Amino acid sequence: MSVFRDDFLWGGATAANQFEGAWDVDGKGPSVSDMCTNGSHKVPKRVTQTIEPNTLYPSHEAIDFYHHYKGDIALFAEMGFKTFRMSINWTRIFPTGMEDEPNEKGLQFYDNVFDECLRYGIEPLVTISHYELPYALVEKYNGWEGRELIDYYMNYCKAIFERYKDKVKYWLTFNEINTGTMPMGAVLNTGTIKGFTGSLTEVPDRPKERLQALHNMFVASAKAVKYAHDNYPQFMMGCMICFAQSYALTCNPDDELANQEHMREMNWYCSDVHVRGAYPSYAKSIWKKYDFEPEIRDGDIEALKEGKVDFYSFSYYMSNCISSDPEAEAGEGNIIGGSKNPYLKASDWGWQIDPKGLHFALNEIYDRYQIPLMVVENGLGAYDKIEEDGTIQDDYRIDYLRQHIEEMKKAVEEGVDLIGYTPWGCIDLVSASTGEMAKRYGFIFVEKYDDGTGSLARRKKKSFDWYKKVIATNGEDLD
Ligand code: BGP
Repeated sequence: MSVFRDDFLWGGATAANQFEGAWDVDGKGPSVSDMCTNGSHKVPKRVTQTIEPNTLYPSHEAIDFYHHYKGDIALFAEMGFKTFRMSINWTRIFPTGMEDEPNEKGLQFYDNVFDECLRYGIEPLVTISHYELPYALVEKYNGWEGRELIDYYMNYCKAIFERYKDKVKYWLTFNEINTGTMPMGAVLNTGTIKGFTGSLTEVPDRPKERLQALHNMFVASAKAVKYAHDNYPQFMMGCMICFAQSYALTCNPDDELANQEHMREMNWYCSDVHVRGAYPSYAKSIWKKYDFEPEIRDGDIEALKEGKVDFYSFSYYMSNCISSDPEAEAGEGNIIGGSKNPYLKASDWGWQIDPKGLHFALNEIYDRYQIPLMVVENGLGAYDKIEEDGTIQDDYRIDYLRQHIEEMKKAVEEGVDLIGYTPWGCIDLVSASTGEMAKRYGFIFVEKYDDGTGSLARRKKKSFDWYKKVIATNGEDLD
């Protein structure tokens, strides 16, 4: 018998800006992601304030899900998906974020996508904002630093909640909100890059702006959750955290304390607010470190209290180590940094692979919050090769996923209430950190390459049939 619940939500995850394409079709406006060029593991992508000629912007066509959704969803159904995580592209609905009325053609597109999912019994799991902030809001308000964005976000939520109330039950308010605690989170997440042109490594580090932006996002999320609870009691509202498990590099108490401080700021600060409805006691020490207190207006504290999420979802790819020694050898990966772990191997992009870290993280998170958990991103970004016979033998991906599912099982056996698993990039898509196509995660290969060429044809990788079997046996058969 399976250790996973009978109604376990197996599926896959995507984000609109990384796979829809059709960036300016049917009234859609530009989002921050649409202003990002491509890059690679070694060459950082750039943000530009205007669209530069003769420059590749990978989100503009991406894998063109916009015109391929029927075939793609049929492939997800063939794998047996119970759920499909996707995001709504804010600028398809409100092109600048500031319109009074939503764009009907944008709304219609997601009606079509949801209908197609539901036809196969696939439950949509929708991220409301996944690195798709309207660029006009960056230019006018410095992104989420502007308090005005709370109302614009609420207009957007009201429009999509009402329109899709009979089609969507599971919602995530912000993707990886806690990346806003890190310098690079200013680009895709908080959008606090008004007037900035340059590469991702040159983004100015302005923690005060990011902390204010995060406060505004917490209030926006809480208001959306409360509004949903009041008006659509069938909705399940979740938060979404980039969970970057870290360990103390050594058992030196200084390393332990440094790691605790890091874990609080990186992993717990945002979810403590989302789940408990209040700032944690250590928030003040974080604010002090940056010599800043976010402006908290009348009513904000009550709003946070009234908008606690129903479940906690997170991405998990890797772990790292934290040292009190500034000379410790740095690791790579995500946007987190940290030190190298001598016990772990890394992916081609330097992300340290650590399935046991997922087990550890699930226990830690559940011990802390005691609400249902969902792993909504996990996977291996790798170079895939089409063999002469046309197959793609991605055994490395199968190994990675198998080991992570085995660790999830152990956590469930220890009592964690895990309700779903949606591996990242179930179909190949554009990388968020580098803008590449070469960094592939999918069960489905897409013929699209880094120079912008490719037929966009889809083919199943070896992992496609493997994952189909995993789902069919509710995670029992992982061979
Ligand atoms: C998460 C994001 C995703 C996704 C994933 C993989 O941080 O929520 O959007 O892209 O990471 O990262 P990357 O694409 O950089 O390999």
